[in-house]
Amino acid sequence: MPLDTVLSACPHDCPSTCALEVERLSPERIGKVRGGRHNPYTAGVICAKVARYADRVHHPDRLMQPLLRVGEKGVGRAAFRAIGWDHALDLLAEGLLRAAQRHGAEAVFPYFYAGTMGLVQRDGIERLRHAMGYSRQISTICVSLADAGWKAGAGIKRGLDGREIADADLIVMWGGNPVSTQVNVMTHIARARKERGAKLAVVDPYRTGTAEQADMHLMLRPGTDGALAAAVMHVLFRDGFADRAYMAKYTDAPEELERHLAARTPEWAAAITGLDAEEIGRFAHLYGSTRRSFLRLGYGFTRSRNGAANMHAASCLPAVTGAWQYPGGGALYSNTGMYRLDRSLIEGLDRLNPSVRRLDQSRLGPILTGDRRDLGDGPPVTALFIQNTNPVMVCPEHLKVREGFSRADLFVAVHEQFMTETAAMADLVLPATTFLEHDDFYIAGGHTFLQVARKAIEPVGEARSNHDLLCALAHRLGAEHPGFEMSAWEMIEATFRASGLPAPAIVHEQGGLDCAADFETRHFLNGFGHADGKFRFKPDWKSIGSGHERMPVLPDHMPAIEEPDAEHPFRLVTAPARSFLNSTFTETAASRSREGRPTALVHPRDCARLGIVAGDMVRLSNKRGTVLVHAKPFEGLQPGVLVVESIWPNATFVGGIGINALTSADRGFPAGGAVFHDTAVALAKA
Ligand SMILES: Nc1nc2c(c(=O)[nH]1)N[C@H]1C(S)=C(S)[C@@H](COP(=O)(O)OP(=O)(O)OC[C@H]3O[C@@H](n4cnc5c(=O)[nH]c(N)nc54)[C@H](O)[C@@H]3O)O[C@H]1N2
Ligand SMILES: Nc1nc2c(c(=O)[nH]1)N[C@H]1C(S)=C(S)[C@@H](COP(=O)(O)OP(=O)(O)OC[C@H]3O[C@@H](n4cnc5c(=O)[nH]c(N)nc54)[C@H](O)[C@@H]3O)O[C@H]1N2
Ligand code: SF4
Ligand SMILES: [Mo]
Repeated sequence: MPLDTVLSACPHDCPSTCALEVERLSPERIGKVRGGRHNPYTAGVICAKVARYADRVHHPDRLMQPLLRVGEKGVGRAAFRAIGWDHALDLLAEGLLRAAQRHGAEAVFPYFYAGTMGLVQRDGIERLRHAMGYSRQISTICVSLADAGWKAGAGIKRGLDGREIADADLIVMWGGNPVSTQVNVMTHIARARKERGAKLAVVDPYRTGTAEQADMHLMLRPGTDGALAAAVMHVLFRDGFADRAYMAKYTDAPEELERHLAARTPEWAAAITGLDAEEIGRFAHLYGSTRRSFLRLGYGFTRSRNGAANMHAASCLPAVTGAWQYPGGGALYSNTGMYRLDRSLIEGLDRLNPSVRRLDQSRLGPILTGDRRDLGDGPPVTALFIQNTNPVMVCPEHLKVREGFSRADLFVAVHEQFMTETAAMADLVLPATTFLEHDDFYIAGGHTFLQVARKAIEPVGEARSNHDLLCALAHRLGAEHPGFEMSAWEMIEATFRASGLPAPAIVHEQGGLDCAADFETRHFLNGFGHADGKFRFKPDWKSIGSGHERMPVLPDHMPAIEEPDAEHPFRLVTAPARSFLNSTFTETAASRSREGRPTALVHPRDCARLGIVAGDMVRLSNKRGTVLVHAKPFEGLQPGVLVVESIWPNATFVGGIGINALTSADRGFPAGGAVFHDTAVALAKA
């Protein structure tokens, strides 16, 4: 019998940010985790990974004590010896102080991402960084390209309410795979289909679980979405689906757009995308003839060098048809820009010194191997303090990352829940709590609720929260800031107060606060996010990033991707695996067995040509590295395209070299951003 059930929120890096009901079996133990029924977006549904969360919280491999490495790097738990927290904190402070004394504060790089999305526990590391003058991080591993492309048109990172999917007659899932990555989108699509007979169209290079359920699947070559969007708009103008009155009122340059698109015919796009012209025309007619068209824009199609241009091009569609005027009509990329939050206390923004150098997190490999393009004329990075991320698995140019972590002169401390591949390379590993063991609050990309989650069980072993660790470390380093003197709960209270929000205890008790804007606002009927209130077909790329010269003036195919050549004739996509969440859940047996083993999906025609049969080991290679995986013939992609669902630990690959040995740390245009699905490779039977 459970003691009780507490309301919580899923902390993982997923646009769904599900409301949760968590059974407590005792003050130390959780039981079942269910989708919150009180939240109309979650509507009682969560993914299988989190429903099994007890497996992860109470996993026998959870880190219980601080660990000091006494053996070789990369070995794992056996190379470490347990030490007390006081000793660990002394060693951590010493490591950081020593690096700063020798080379200056910029030699220290606090490195983080979104292992938890709770704002106190995730972003508190920024406060330490700013208070100490440590190197700043440009957080490019996930949203940079998508943000740049969306804001270029709409001007602000918000859009339709996710619940409006149920009001639509056509849902277009463009470059995302919600069956795997945000299951709730499917709940609302199912409602629209049942109640309104809505259609689903999917734009994705391979037949994903989402594409399997679609009425129409546009299975294009990766990195060519700009061409598809331009041709669709060509047809919208040509065949009378453009809403000229809407455009005159709400957009910047409709006539110029129409002239520009005259040459962007379906035949032109067919040659670039590998789709057929007739199929593009059919999709354009379906889109153009549906007023209530909900365009759900994912991240996947932006993870290319031209990803911002692709996002911008796709986001132009509802501005041409005027779909924004109707219920369920318009687009949603993410709503995180909708929440008005004062983040200065959490992030220590009062202490930010803009002259401190910034390092691009996706370029950790080049940074650690001394690339001057990243380091500038500043010092090398000689100390890394890592929370909330597993770069040895998830960063591109893995071989450089590995070389960097192997440096004898680099001090590495990792605060983690598990002995990840990154933790195994550290000098010092500190045990971290999970979201059930600390307080925090959450905003969401896919819906409109602000949620507060309280500690539900006691920390496992000697685990400490990110916030508590940062406060203890700050005291040893002499870092001063009011945020280091408060509990996580007091941080939430102060942040809510400064943001004009109700008290967090109330928000928690009522199961979240719906921050949805009214219809006019979320449909941009009182103006888009730019000063003139207009959607921009012709973005001011210059204001967005230094790579602006390469950007197309109007929506177009931007020829900046890693094109196949004679030596590397395949395009590789490393899409997310359903049972993992980035690097997380690779430690749980159920997720592992569901995923099987690292596998390359290869078109049967390519298999036949190269003499590959199901289960063969194949070699994928390019100038960055070579990776061995098992092949699976799969006709749900174009010949010349490969998909390896990710992210498997390196150690699960033959030879110990994982998929990110192939991906590039090149910066996407115009403002950076990782390009995980933009990789040319050679394929051969191993
Ligand atoms: N090939 C390829 N690579 C990719 C991608 C891809 O599609 N293909 N996707 C990329 C994307 S979009 C992203 S966002 C990155 C994400 O990659 P990561 O940042 O590694 O993502 P996660 O697996 O979400 O979280 C990392 C770690 O945070 C830890 N963690 C969770 N909560 C806490 C906490 O409260 N405290 C501490 N100290 N640790 C905690 C978890 O145990 C986990 O090991 O990967 C990128 N890498
Ligand atoms: N199960 C699971 N859930 C996850 C994650 C996970 O790893 N596993 N990761 C989480 C994180 S950090 C994020 S950011 C989100 C990401 O979730 P999504 O928005 O779904 O984005 P991606 O994961 O990058 O890729 C999704 C789809 O984009 C497709 N794609 C790749 N290249 C192109 C292209 O050029 N054009 C088009 N049209 N499509 C393309 C891929 O084939 C894939 O099916 O999911 C989160 N949820
Ligand atoms: S769908 Fe996403 S937010 Fe919901 S429980 Fe699963 S990982 Fe968490
Ligand atoms: Mo992400």
